[in-house]
Amino acid sequence: MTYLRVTDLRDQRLTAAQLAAALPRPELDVEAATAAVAPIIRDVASRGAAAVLEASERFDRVRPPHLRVPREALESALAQLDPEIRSALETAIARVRAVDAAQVRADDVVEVLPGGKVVQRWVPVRRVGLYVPGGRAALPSSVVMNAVPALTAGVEEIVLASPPQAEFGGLPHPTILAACALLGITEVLAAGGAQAIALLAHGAEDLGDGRGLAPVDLVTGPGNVFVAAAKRLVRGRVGIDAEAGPTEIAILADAGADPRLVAADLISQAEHDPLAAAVLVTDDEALVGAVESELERQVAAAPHAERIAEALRGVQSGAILVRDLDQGLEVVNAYGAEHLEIQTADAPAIAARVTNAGAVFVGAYSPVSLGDYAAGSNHVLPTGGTARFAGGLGVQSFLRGIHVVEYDHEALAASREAATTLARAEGLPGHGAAIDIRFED
Ligand code: HSO
Ligand code: ZN
Repeated sequence: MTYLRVTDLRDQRLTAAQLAAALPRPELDVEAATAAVAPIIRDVASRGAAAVLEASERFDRVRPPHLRVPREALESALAQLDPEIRSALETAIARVRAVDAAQVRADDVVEVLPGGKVVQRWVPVRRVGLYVPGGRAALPSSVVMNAVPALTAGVEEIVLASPPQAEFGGLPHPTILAACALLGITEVLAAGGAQAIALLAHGAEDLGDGRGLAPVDLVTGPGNVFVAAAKRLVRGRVGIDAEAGPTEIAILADAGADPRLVAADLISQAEHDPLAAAVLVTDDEALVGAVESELERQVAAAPHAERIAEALRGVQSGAILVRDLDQGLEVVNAYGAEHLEIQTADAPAIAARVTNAGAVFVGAYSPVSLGDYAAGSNHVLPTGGTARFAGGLGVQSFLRGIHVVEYDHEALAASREAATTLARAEGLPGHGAAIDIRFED
């Protein structure tokens, strides 16, 4: 049985919107999930820790001994961390730090006219909640990807939540705890799912250890459909980064691409989730066949073969045949993949024409899984086509721009006419009067 369903667009002339509709997409119903999580959020908002613990017992099948992970547990997780994993995490941290450092913006002072200036101040969000999932796999790399930009932005207080694991005595996965310790994150919650998002957004009077938890200002991080639904529901009370859906990889490839690599990369993201999307876009029909044979061989040998096969055969995955790379670019731009690989001749030039993607991986030696861990890029990226209007997590996600306006008498005088004219045009004379009054003696 084949993996990739083929959609042939070679004879089609479609608009971007028609293309978007013709492309495979997951059937992910965040709306429906909000109905399931709304009562959990209400319960956590009103009963705090007790509600979180009950939800943990129901959904994580474990009652964490402490919602707030004790400091000793963080320290001992780091002490017991395999030195090779520690060193790999340190490499990842250093590289993401290097990229993030370049995103830090100095305040911009703009002298609009003599005596009149606007300063754009970039101010970090004060208290941030980072969510790191722990379901199918514990992803310590996601601790790095969430925390490093927050730390680089200068966020004062970071709270990290990750689901309690029965096999680790109701604490989050030890590698996640170790990664927190490595980054200096000391406020860690053994909470997952919608209840964790609710706890971050609402805080709690007493976490069960006699100490309260202050609500955060912003929640970031990936998660399953229930986490996405919970983020949707708390949005407004707190900020959220994005509603991350299952991971996606699209590969734009031509006849020169190596089918072994294409197949391996599709598998690398399909491995995450039966709902993960793997999409091959190519102008070479023979490549589709070659990738298909490679998939057969490689999937059979993969430890997570079952969910990989499910993801590859899902409605969200497939191969798209295009006339040429121009149409290929139209397709990938309409799709707006979370991760897009360019495996074509002159890949940098093709990559430069990509306008919609969470991250772009150029050429045969830049696989998505490198970006997941150690390229220096961030792996918390827009999914579900939201790359049309959103970027991935970065330093800017944790900053707000505040305009500081400072005009003197002369500068206001020189601006009086423009402002009062617009005030009259809008029928808001009080606005104009507040300016005019400054020129009455
Ligand atoms: N590919 C995932 C991130 C990840 N992969 C973490 C492995 N660990 C979403 O970008
Ligand atoms: Zn991944």
